[in-house]
Amino acid sequence: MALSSKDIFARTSSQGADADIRHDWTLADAEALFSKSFSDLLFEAQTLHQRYFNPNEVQISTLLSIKTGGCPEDCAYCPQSAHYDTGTDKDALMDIDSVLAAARDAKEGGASRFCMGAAWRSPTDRDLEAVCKMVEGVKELGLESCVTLGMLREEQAKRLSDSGLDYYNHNIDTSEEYYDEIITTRTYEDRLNTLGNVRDAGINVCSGGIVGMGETRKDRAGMLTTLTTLPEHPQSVPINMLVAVEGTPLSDEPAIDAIEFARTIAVARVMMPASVVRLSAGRKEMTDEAQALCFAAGANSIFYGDVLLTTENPEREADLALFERLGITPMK
Ligand code: SAM
Ligand code: DTB
Ligand code: SF4
Repeated sequence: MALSSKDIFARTSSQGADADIRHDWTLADAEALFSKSFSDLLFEAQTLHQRYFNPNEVQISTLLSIKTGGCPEDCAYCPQSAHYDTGTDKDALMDIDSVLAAARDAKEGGASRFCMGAAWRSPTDRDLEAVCKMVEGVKELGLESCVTLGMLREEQAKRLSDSGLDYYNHNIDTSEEYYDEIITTRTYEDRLNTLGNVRDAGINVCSGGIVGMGETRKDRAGMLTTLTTLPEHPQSVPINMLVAVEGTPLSDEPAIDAIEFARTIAVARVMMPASVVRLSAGRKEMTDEAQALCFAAGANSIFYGDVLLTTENPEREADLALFERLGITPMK
């Protein structure tokens, strides 16, 4: 049965009624999925993908950095951290007219969701009011809205919910065990608390992580297990391939094997069958064939447009050509 992206929240809210939607996955279960032959794993992922979605449809989001650089956090992968010299400018929060002009352009380009990211540890209440106005404007254009602003307190999540926000992105990034190697300025528990505040406010959760930061397969399995043991599976699960940026501590990290990356997508699809799994950052560095493998493994969302937040993403024309070759159409 195919679901539109708007049906997913309703579907995953009634997760308890569906035997495929398990919250009792263990690390050993996840590792066993990773250990399957590639063909068996893809068959399992595709069977579930077909059951919950039209596998020929991909959800299209466009991303905009509304507040770039100078972030006080020390995330080892991030070009926007003030701890590293990456040549990223530090900008103020964009004005609402420029943000809505970009949203209009995204809509004309074919996006169904507009995602706004800010390089904050957490928003001030004043910043939050400005972002709520942006969310309202994006909604008026007939687009779904998503923001990623760092940690949120309970009342801040409620305020965003009142503005009509559809999704909040906050990634757990990696396994709890590997986390301290990557970020020291906020804890894994801080992240889970923010996700709880977002969920309790009735906003769809977008949460995933990054692959290729020097973690082990066990860490990748652990990250996915943590996502499945949340009270609800995140409605949206971005799987990013590390974009190794000069000046960050991970700049020399070797690229992860494309087949291992596709396996991670497939395991996410099997463990969270009703969630939209986004083939997120790192597509510019992938071949068309590697991306095709990820779609076949169950990825059904992308960021569309030639920049992510600060790094490059494929040109729109390249994505349209790839969709054409693969027989993919945008999810309504
Ligand atoms: N500052 C907010 C926060 O971290 O919660 C929001 C923006 S932050 C850039 C959003 C996510 O982008 C991070 O959690 C991380 O998963 C992803 N990301 C950042 N830099 C990346 C990189 N170089 N490669 C892949 N993913 C990256
Ligand atoms: C997510 O999981 N990936 C996006 C989005 N959520 C905000 C960000 C990717 C950022 C890649 C590095 C950059 O462009 O700065
Ligand atoms: Fe800041 Fe977010 Fe980058 Fe971490 S990932 S340094 S919190 S912008």
